[in-house]
Amino acid sequence: MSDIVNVDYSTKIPNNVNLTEDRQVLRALEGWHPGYIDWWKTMGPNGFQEALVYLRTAVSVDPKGWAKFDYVKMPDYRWGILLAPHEEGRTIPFGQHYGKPAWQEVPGEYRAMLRRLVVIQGDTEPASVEQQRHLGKTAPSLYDMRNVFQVNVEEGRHLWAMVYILQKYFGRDGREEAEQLLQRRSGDPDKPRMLGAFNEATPDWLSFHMFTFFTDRDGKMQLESLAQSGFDPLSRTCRFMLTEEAHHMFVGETGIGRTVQRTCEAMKAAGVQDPGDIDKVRGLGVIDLPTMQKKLNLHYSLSLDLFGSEVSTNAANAFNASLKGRFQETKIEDDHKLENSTYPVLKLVDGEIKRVDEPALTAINMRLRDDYTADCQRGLDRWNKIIDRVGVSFRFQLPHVAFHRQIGEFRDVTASPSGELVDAATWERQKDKWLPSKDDGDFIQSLMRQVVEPGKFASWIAPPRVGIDNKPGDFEYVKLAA
Ligand code: BYC
Repeated sequence: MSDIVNVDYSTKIPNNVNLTEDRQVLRALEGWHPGYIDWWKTMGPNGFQEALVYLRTAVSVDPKGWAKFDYVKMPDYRWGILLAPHEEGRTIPFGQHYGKPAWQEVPGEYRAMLRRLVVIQGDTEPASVEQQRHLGKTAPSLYDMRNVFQVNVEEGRHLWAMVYILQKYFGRDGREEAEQLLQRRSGDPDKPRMLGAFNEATPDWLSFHMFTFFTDRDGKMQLESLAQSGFDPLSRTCRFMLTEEAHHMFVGETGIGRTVQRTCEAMKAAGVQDPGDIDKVRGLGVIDLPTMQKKLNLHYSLSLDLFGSEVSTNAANAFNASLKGRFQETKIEDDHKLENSTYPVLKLVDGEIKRVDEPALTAINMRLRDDYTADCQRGLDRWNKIIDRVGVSFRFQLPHVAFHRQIGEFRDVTASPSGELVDAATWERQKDKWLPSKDDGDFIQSLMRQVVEPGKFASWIAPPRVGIDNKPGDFEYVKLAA
């Protein structure tokens, strides 16, 4: 009988899915393992493979036991297969198969659709590690360095989670897809990662924190919808991934919050009143708030693209097939089949942005994206409170959904952050005011200097309020190799 809570660390691949009795899958995973380690060593954190990092590893999947901290060299991290405990009698919570027992095997008619969802999800995980591989060299502190490495090893584990599903449930096709996941590369023109935002560079720490706030939050929304899946192994995998994902968003939100705080405090101390006096603010060795707003505009708009088209038959089919549900599906009070309901969608009608009622079934992406926007707004409210508290007059705002889009209704128009449609010439003239310019990038880069003395932080970011695992301020989160 498998132990569904405690993780078996006696095997090469830690797991709570009883791999020792599932020889075929164990062999497939062991066969995939060397290629993964090879990928990690060449595409994972550059220059830190020998460092000892204070990382958390799951020892069980119950709420108390899943975070155990210790020093580990990243290539020795125990990447494992961890599923949330099996729920006895779980039924399918939405779609055409609503109310029937959750599937333990892949329903034949949905095999291709399910595989596509798992592969897309899987592809994002190593992509983000590749995007972040140079950040250790400019970490503003050992605390922050440890955080990016924690995020990276867990994204690596999320790749394992998807590869397990592919290898256990999709036979030869699954093994081929698992191989491909190690072949594609973020930003490579010949073999790019599958989704747009995962081919963008993460050139500096402000981008990293924006990415973990905005793009990992898309990850949370997508995982929440897959956690509703009628295919029970996918649901259980995603439920456990979500516990890890929460820390990634914490890293993003507090990273931006600490940057905002440092900027406001430096302005206050130097008597700089006007947040728009960029030269003066930058002269203090901190990042001005308008530049942060531009980075926010960029990362939010790139992340909105990850939700797909507002009106999507793919999304409708996945919902109808009971494969991918809505955010907090079980808490929604409706028929969970969306046979007759509508949902308001912003669309481009005769050159104007209008709200149009669409069948709720085809507007699934839009609904998830709206839930995402509300979640993002709560984070912005907290950053704005920090600004208020220090007494600076500035507010962060989410740009309009028509701004800077490559996917969906607004991909062929140009719009300002407030949602005004503008012509191409105006866009060209204004875009450096709306999105980070080369000059902004150069300035941020000039601040990116590695700080490795325990307890010390770069000029542009405030220390965290509490340490990881409640460690004191001068704790050595990373022991660099001599
Ligand atoms: N880029 O009906 P449509 C995370 C394609 S992040 C490129 O509009 P659909 C993480 C689409 O494939 C979460 N192509 O959209 C975060 C389709 O092509 P085909 C990742 C795109 O299918 C940080 C066509 O356009 N997980 O975990 O309803 C760090 C029309 O598609 C894009 C998932 O995304 C794009 N942005 O929705 C680490 C979950 N958007 O099939 C990790 C799984 C659309 O016509 N994926 N296309 O050839 C899905 O649920 C959906 O496939 C999508 C797209 C939301 C991605």
